[in-house]
Amino acid sequence: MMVEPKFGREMIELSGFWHFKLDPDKKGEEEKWYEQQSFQTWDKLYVPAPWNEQDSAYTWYMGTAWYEREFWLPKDWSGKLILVGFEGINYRAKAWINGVYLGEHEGGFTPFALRAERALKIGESNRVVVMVDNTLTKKTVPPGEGMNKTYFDFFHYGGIYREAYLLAVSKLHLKDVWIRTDLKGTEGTLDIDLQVISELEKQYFCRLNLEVFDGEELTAESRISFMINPNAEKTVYQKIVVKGVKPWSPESPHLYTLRATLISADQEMDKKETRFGIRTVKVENGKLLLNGRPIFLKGCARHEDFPVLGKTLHGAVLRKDYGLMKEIGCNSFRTSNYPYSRSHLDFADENGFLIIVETPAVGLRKGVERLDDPEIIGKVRKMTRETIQRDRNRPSVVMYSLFNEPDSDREEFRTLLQAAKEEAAETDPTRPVTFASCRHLDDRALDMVDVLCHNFYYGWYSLCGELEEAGKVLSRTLDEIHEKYPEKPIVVTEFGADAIAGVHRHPPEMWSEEYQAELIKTYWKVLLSKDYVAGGHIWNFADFRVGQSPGRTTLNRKGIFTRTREPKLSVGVVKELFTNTPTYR
Ligand code: BDP
Repeated sequence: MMVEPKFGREMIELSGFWHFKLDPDKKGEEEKWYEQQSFQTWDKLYVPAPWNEQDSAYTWYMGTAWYEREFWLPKDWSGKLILVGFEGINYRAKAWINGVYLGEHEGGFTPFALRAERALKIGESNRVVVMVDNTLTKKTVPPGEGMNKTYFDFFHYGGIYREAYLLAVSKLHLKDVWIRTDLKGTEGTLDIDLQVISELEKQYFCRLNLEVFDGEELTAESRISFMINPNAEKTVYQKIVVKGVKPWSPESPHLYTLRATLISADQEMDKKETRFGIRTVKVENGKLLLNGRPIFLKGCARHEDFPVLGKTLHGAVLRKDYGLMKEIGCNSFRTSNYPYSRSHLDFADENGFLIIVETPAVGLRKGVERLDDPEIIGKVRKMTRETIQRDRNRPSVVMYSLFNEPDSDREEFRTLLQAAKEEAAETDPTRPVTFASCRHLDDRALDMVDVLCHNFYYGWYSLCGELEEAGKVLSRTLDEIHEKYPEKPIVVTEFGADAIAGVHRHPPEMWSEEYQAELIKTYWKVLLSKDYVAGGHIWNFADFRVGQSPGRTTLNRKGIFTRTREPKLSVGVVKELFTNTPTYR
């Protein structure tokens, strides 16, 4: 799996078997396991994939564990800057190459890359060692106290579960390309920021060739020249107009590519291709607008979860999931409760899905003493920035959800939300921001967001078995929220009921497939009856693994599909409801 489509650079993927060893007493660092020469006594695990379901001995492990593997570095990588990159390690990681410490990262769902050339041996075999620690505390984000005491409702997998790779770039290279798009009639405007890095000892004159491709066809181009100082970083801005635009939309997810070529002293120093779409997203007069038209988000919130693979959704699983989502008429989902992999969102760009990207800030409630604790604020800021930076060029991303179900009825939450909002606005001011609230009328922060997202469980956690009453309370609550904030569209980001596949009851009863289907019908009718509602997401697409508790029968069973993607009764119902609900209202 590629880290970025057409990366255009030299890469070595580190997928495969790695040596693996648990370190429950945390002695590895002191005993310098990273300097060890033989790893023959260690176990072997496959990367990328969490450790939990690869061996029953590791399933419930929370703590420190070590990974090791060797790789060969080709001779022609000499003189380049080399990074070792990790797309996702849950939760904390430290890395060494050939015994040399490279750095660390905290946060289980965002990528990071560490500079490695000072540790590497070119044209030889090298050894990378990674220490991973998935210990949860009240100050991790998300927080928790144990595998069965997480403050969030999904299984706490550990390990290197997204791709790892080595990447070579020249000493003068493009670090990042950020494209904002606007559309007026058939004319598209691209505002492009290109971040150029030089680690050369002299000042250099550079040229950037920018070419916009529509498939194979060149549709616009531009050139910029500039000087870059020795050991400097420079952000170059350029505006490009594209005529006769084919806008990106769910029914026609048209993608363009920007090719940026960096030239100096008549030599091509770097080339980076970035995929984007031209479309607008706005909140106006209480509506969520895509390309100026009011849009209705219909879909199921998801999780990255599958037997054995755990949080690593293999390309084949993703392909199957998108096929199923399209078949039943979905046009949207939220990356509940953390950012999903790049490949997960590549499919969204290509298939016209409208995505609410959520940061890993879930579970900031109950056990967390102060939501405005500077340590929590710092971590939330960093994870918000890392989440948005990775996905801000994607046309599928229509909104950022900064939290899932925080204690937003606590006054201090406003301070935390303010910090996350600032970080989001600095990283990308072009998308509306929100968070998924479970506090509804008691929420003290709804005035601070652009779109109101609410998770409702009437008929499940309250009004048990009372679907008619649940529908009435839902309707009333939505109206009351709307009265308070008439200028903000509402998206119901979660509603659902557990159904154990194969359990049937007539008349419908909780835990049966019939009850889940009836609850979905009841909610959908209410949502469609409100013109201020801009969408509904069923909780959840598929059953998913969770910690052990009396409220869960080994899995969270709110999927309309089972964990292995077999349909429950609801699937037919949802297909009918969704295909009869137009994307534009
Ligand atoms: C919601 C949470 C979600 C849970 C769901 C449930 O946002 O993470 O999985 O409840 O209980 O409140 O199924």
